Amino acid sequence: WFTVVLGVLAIIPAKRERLQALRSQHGSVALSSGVTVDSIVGGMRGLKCMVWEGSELDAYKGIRFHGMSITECQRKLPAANSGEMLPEAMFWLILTSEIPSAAQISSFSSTLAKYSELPKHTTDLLDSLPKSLHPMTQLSIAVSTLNHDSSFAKQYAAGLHKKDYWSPTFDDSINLLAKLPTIASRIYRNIYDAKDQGIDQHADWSMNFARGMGMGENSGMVDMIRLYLALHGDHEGGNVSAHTAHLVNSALADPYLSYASALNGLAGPLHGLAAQEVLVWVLKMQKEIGDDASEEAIEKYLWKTLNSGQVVPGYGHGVLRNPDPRFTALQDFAKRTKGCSDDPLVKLVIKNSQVATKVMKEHGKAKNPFPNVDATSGVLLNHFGMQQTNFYTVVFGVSRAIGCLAQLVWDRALGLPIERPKSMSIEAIFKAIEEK
Ligand code: NMX
Ligand code: MLT
Repeated sequence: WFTVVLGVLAIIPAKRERLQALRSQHGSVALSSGVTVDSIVGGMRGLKCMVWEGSELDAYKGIRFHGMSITECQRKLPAANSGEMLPEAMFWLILTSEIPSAAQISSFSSTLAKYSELPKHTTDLLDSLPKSLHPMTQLSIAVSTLNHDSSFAKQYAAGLHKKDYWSPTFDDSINLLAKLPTIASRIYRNIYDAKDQGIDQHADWSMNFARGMGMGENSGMVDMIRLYLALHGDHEGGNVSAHTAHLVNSALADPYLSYASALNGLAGPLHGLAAQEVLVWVLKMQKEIGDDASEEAIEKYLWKTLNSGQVVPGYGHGVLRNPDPRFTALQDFAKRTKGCSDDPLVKLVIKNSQVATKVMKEHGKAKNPFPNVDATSGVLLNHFGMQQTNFYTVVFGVSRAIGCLAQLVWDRALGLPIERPKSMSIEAIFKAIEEK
């Protein structure tokens, strides 16, 4: 092991130099139509190379669900009695491109409640996992176990015609959506000892999720979960979780295996785990500089993070070049919810969002110096009573199924092929440029 490490160490500097030379000398060279060296070595940023039906991200305006902004969705989608839009209505919109009626959503919520129960092998396995295992790992494991009863896997093995693949994909997807809150809340109870209030067959998806965590009577939290799940559902197809689900499903792995893979990507700190990272970072800041910290103290704390080579969690984005409208929607929720804006930690996050953008601009590296959705989601969950930061990405993971699973149904309905892009070594790229 040691000698191999030494061998790798010896060649890292030269390889890094070659990559740097490639980017600086040939970044804009196109190796195939529209595909530049920059897109090959730069994480395929901006490369238009996949089909995604449910939503599209505009760099300046933010996410659009079949053309509808978040505010329009809040106005038009069926809502709970409290007025908060329902995430299951967002799923319906994303899948069908139509606004469902209140009656359709009420019946859909009941269907989700009806299929929410977990198989025994899943509950046994979840209950046997150590409390110290990260809840995202537990979520991904549990979702994988549902593959045991996959309609897609069974019908595929029985010789289903490819034009019909979408149908069991749809069944598995609805089944998984129904079970995700039950899995997530069981993980919550196992790790944090909460009380199970049981599934209410007449309640909506989010209410049953909250009930599973003993929070069904906490109306602020239930509405926060409704909004959170609706907002995080889909962010077009190129983000890590969505792209992963689509990629894995393209090999005809069933929806459970595909979405479990997506969850493993969501668990990365540059993606969904940022929801957890932000609150951990803010709590440390609060401890170090206090609630009523001055702008100067916040600025100093931000520079300390940047100068130590870490990212400021909750800031920046691969596509967005303005504040994330999901961030704004959550901030609006805080403003219209009694007591929320008076929470010292919420105040600190708001103050930080003003200072951080200024510091990020001065730092000059991030192409987007503005807050993304994760900058504020955790502090609101914390405000309503969920203090377990490790669990925040699990809430994201329940939500992201909305967009990923809707797309899998379309992937199979449209018969999209297995994904298999071409890769090249650094030296092969240099050679291809020379030969041009
Ligand atoms: N703090 C410090 N440096 C940053 C930040 C940040 N928040 N954002 C970008 N940079 C750096 C980035 O690391 C890169 O540095 P280098 O050239 O040394 O590799 C440089 O700025 C250019 O990066 P960009 O092109 O602006 O960003 P990219 O598209 O590569 O990455 C993110 C996008 C979101 C991964 C990045 O902004 C980031 O790491 N943000 C912090 C983590 C975060 O909030 N993630 C959540 C994203 C939303 N979500 O829910 O998934
Ligand atoms: C997401 O919601 O997936 C994130 O904002 C990351 C992205 O869109 O790239």
